[in-house]
Amino acid sequence: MRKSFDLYFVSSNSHKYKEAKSILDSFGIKLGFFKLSLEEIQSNSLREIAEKKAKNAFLKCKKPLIIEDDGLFIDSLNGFPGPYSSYVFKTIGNKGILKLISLKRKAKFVSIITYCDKKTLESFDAKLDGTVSKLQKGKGWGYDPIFVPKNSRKTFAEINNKNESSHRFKALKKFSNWYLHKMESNGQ
Ligand code: ITT
Repeated sequence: MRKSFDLYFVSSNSHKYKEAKSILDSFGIKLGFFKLSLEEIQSNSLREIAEKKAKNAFLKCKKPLIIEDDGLFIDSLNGFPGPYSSYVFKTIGNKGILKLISLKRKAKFVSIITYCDKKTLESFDAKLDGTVSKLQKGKGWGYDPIFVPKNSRKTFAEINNKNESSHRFKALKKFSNWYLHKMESNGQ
């Protein structure tokens, strides 16, 4: 049975929320949306950005919450755009990224989920290896039309089971195991 916890996803990005909601639904956790633009500190560490983001989100939302910080790391560009993925997508976009890459196309998506409540701050990370396609393929949000997960020939935008294998799925699975255990120990 689906449990109704008081847990919110704080983000400006409704695509991320929709995917997170559907993934957590499959683990029996109900997730609300608190739409908010969160300031991101400049750092090379996604975890540092995520934990700062979560603390700021808690000051506004005042309820148990998760935030997510993602990055696309391209090997031949020494991990660029990485922690700057959101800014780079808004400025040069997928077209700009494709122009920057020549032969070596290996990349990875990283997701960090940070949980925050009055007493606890806990992060869960996951990565998904893949490549950057030569052309944009499929209709999807963000980097979905150019990211081809390992062992697939299609981009994230072309597959219909992204939520069963994505970086987001992997990080949320780790989070769910921890969270459900925490709720059980609290007798909820
Ligand atoms: P927040 O308000 O939650 O911070 P954001 O869109 O700024 O939303 P991030 O900094 O975590 O989110 O993400 C960086 C960017 O990476 C994001 O804007 C997307 O362009 C891209 N991205 C992240 N996950 C993605 C996914 O599953 N598919 C495609 N693009 C993704």
